[in-house]
Amino acid sequence: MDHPHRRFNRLSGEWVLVSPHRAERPWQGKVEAAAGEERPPHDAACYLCAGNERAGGQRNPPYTGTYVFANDFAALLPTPQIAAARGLDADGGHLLASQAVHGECRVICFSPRHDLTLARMPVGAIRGVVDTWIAESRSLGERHAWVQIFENKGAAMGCSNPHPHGQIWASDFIPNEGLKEDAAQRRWTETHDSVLLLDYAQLEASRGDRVVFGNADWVAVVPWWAVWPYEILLMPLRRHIATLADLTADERTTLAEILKSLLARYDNLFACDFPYSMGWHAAPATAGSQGWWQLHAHFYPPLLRSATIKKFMVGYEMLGESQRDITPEHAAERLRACSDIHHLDVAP
Ligand code: H2U
Ligand code: ZN
Repeated sequence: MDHPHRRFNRLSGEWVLVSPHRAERPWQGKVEAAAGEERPPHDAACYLCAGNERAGGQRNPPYTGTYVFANDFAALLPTPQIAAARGLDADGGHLLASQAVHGECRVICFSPRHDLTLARMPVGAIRGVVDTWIAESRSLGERHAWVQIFENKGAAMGCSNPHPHGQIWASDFIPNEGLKEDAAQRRWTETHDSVLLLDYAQLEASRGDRVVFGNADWVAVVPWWAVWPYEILLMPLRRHIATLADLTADERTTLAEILKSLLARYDNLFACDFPYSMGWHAAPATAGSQGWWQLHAHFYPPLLRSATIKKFMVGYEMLGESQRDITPEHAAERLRACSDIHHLDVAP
C-alpha cells in the first residue's frame, strides 16, 4: 500500500487520502532538545494550583487529588436563552438557522502538582482522574444530552496553562462529531447485529500491525483511517461498554495503566512534552443508543516529524479532504518501538 489511496473512516463516514510514497523522503530522525522549561511543583502565579486565586476571583481549595470547578469563562451557560436565539432567526430559519442551547462547562485539575502531566503521574493518581471522569460524566449525563470530556495539552493545541488539567462541556444538544459517530454505529448494529467498535478493536488486535499497545481490557491503535500522524483510538477490547460508568473496577485500573503507557510513549517519540487533544466519546442518554455505542477515546496529536514540526490541516485538507503521508501502520510501529518508561523518569 505505498501508492496513493483513500481509506474510509467507518466511525465518521469520511474518507482520508493516504500518500505513503511522499513519506519515502528519508526520515531525518531529528530530536529537538526537550523544551527545557523546568516547572516547580507549585507555582504561585498558576490559577489551577491548590490554594491559588483564579482569574474569576475564586480561590482553589488545598486539594490533594483531582479538583473540579465550574469554568469561570464557560462557553455554554446553564439557562436556556430561547427568546434571544429566536431573534437571530431573521429569515424564519431557512438560511439563517440557529438553535438556542444551554449547558455547563467545568475544569478538572488532574493533580495539585504543577510540574506533572498525566504521562508522569503514578498509575494510582491516573486512576483518580479516571474516577473523576466517571463521576462527572454520570452526574452531568443525568441532565444533559451530551457530556464531552477532553484535554487540550500543550501550547501547540492552544492550551493556556501547563498545569495538568482537562475540561468538560455538557450540552443539551449532541455536537457534530457525536452525531456522525452515532449514525455510523447505529447503522453498523442494524446491518451486522454487532457493535462497530468492538468488532473493530478485535480485528485490530488479531492483526496487530496498527496496535500500539494493549492490555487485558483495552487496545490502542493508530486507526486504519487516522488523519493525524500519530493519532490513537483507545477502545475496550473484551466487551460491549457503552459509557465510562459501565467500567468495572478492574477496567478502571487497566485503563489508568494503558493511559500511562501510551502517554509515556508519546513523550518519548520526540523526547518532548507531547501536545495533543484527547477526549472521550460515549453513548448519550437518547433511547437505544446504548445498544450500538462503544465507549472510546481519541487522541489527536499535531506533531509530524519532531518536537517542533507539526502537521497543518490546510490547503487540500480544508478544501478537499484530510491527507496523510506516513501510513498508520508505520506510525504504530514507531510508537511500539518507544519505551513506555518516560524519558524523564529514566535514571541518568
Ligand atoms: P485550556 O484547557 O484550553 O488551557 O483551558 C483552561 C480553561 O480554564 C479555560 O476554558 C478556564 C478557561 O476558561 N479558566 C477558569 O475557569 N478560571 C481561571 O481562573 C482561568 C482559566
Ligand atoms: Zn499550577
